[in-house]
Amino acid sequence: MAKPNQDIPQGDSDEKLDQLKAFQEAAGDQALTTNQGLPLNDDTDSLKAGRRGPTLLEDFHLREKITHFDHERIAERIVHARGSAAHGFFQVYESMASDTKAGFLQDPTRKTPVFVRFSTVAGSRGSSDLARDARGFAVKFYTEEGNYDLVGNNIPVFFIQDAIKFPDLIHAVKPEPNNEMPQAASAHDTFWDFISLMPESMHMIMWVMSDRAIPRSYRMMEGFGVHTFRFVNEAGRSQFVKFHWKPLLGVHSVVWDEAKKISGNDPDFHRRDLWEAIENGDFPEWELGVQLIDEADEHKFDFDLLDATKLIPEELVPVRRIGKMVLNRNPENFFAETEQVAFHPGHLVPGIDFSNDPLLQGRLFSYTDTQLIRLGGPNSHEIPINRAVAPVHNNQRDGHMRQTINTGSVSYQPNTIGGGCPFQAGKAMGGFASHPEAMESPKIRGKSDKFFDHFTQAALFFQSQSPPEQQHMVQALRFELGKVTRLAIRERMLVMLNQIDKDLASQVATGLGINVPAGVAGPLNLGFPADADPAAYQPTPAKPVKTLSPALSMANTPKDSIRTRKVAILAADGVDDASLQAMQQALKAAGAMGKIVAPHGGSLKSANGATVPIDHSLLTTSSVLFDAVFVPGGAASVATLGNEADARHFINEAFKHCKAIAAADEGVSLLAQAALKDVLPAIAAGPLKSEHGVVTGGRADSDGLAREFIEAIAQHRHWSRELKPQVPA
Ligand code: HDD
Repeated sequence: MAKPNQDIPQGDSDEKLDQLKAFQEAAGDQALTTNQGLPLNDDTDSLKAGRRGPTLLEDFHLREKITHFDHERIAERIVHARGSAAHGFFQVYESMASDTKAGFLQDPTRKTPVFVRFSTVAGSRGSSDLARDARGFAVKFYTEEGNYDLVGNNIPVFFIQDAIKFPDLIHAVKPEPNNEMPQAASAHDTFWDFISLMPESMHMIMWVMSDRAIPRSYRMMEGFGVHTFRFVNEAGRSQFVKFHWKPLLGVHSVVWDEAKKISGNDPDFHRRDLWEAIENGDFPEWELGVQLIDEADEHKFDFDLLDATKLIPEELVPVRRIGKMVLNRNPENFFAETEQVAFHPGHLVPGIDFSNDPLLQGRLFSYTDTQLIRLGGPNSHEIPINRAVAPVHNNQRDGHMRQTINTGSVSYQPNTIGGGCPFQAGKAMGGFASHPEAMESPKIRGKSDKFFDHFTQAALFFQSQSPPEQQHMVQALRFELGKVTRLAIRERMLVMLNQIDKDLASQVATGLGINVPAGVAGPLNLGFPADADPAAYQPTPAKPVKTLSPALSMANTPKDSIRTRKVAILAADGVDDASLQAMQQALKAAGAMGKIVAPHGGSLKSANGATVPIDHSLLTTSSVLFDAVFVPGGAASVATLGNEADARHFINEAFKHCKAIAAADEGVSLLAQAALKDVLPAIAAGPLKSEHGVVTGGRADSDGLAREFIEAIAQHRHWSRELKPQVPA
């Protein structure tokens, strides 16, 4: 019997009518109803006065349905509107009792459920995943002591030092208010106007101009709590802590030209990647890392631990990996879960506490406030995705959309009528108590002197990058500032960059076709009060970088696996069975996916007459959606592909984006017909060869070819190609 949601056959046959009947019978308890549960006979025509008459106001079904539809959208998040999420769990490796009493960090056998939402910051809910932007990395732990939210980003620092500047930052980066352009892009005048007046943003700007801002996948991003927090153990000992998420697949990014093209080809690229990985059982994994700092060492650093524009280099304080998070379940319903989830840095558990970071302190207000407007009232904690697994008892009552039916007459404390319940837990029962940090200071608006070193860590980041990464940053700045129409803004930015790295500034200036103006940044900063001494706001010059931080460069990420990578196999009728199968098997064994891309959809016939299903036609996909390309042998297949401009372009583009490319037998000639022969003259069919991530070989070498290709894919990208003349793509 047909089941609900199955396809009904096409046409008007008796078979169709039978199946329809069976289908309806099976649907049984799923008959269409109103929201009051009233079964409905007709959802096709509205109720009218006669067949051609006007619609009647009495049509309660029509009105209910349309009203609900009219209210289907809620305000999107003012920032981080575009996001994707998944369920999973977290497990600590060993008890952290000596450092924190947080319950979910005690028992290695306990799996704490999590819901994780990744996001871009600036774009609207429907914008492209591949915007140049920081990515949100928000984790909700449903612990037995209440929900704990670690609401971080994929970048360990932030643009501003104090929450009071957040509305300015976001107004500057969002589309300009007169014409609502550009969408999900920082490359416009208002953003760079603001940034060029905010020296404190320079460290974050280095990160955002790096390839970190265009990740290959959410699964291949680091995450950071950004602020300094506190761990507090049972004895009340407090230490400072920085949180890190380390992806087990390594940290990888795409290149900017590719990001722009992905935005057109598949704006859901990251969303799809996360969804498909989980559906395929390739569960994304991260290790949670902590950097712990003794309270006694609070002031031993050159920077202030309370300044969110600074990081603690891993080389100075190692990251200790304390547990693992696995995402293993996609949401059932995007709106109910991903859209309605409400994170809050103030959702804490005993054993974790705040620092006085002024950015964090402001966030503590903002997130409650935003949920009130976005989710429509004070009861958003009752929405299933936000509900604590720990029991909730308090005297809060009523309000918009209240779900709980509180019983009894008592909604106040203290009381005797309710037996004193809910009573105040007290420390002995694990009640939360804020860390009793000593404090006696004048009430002022200001910050400590160390906050004014805006350039040293920006320089540390830039100088710790590999040469290709540095070059990408130069290009990113040329692109972004090249889109700025006002010369004065571009010049102010060059002055800033010059204080980070002279070579960086001069290379960007060359690209912009202007000179680096003389002078130092600082008095340019208009962001000080009118009656203040500008000298008090003068940034301190960058200190020379004595020790680089290799951990900041993605060049040093693990590159030992091709698990979950997507490889395009370019093929047409007459493809060689042996080379196709050998490569497909080798890729599968290594955990990657080979996808057949052909001039048309459907299936193709191999040289031996086998039917090979096609995954994508050249029209419906693009090289930018893959990590690598393989061209199997087969004279007819290669001849057909050679006549397809899209096939040649596919290879050129993959080459331009420095991806691994392999070809077997006749397939090698397709590489030559694409423009690769101009830059790799040695390309020709023959014995196994591997040069700049382009691997070629004959059928006799198919094991070696696959091995070399897999090694080349594991490298992620072959940047040495960027030093060669560019192929047209
Ligand atoms: Fe924020 C959302 C991360 C500073 C105000 N923020 C939001 C999300 C992430 C972050 C990941 C999306 C959560 C989700 O997926 O629903 N925000 C950060 C980080 C910051 C930061 C890492 C600096 C270290 N944020 C920040 C400041 C303010 C806000 C300084 C305001 C003073 N953030 C918000 C917000 C949002 C938000 C307006 C929008 C939607 C939401 O909260 O739930 O309240």
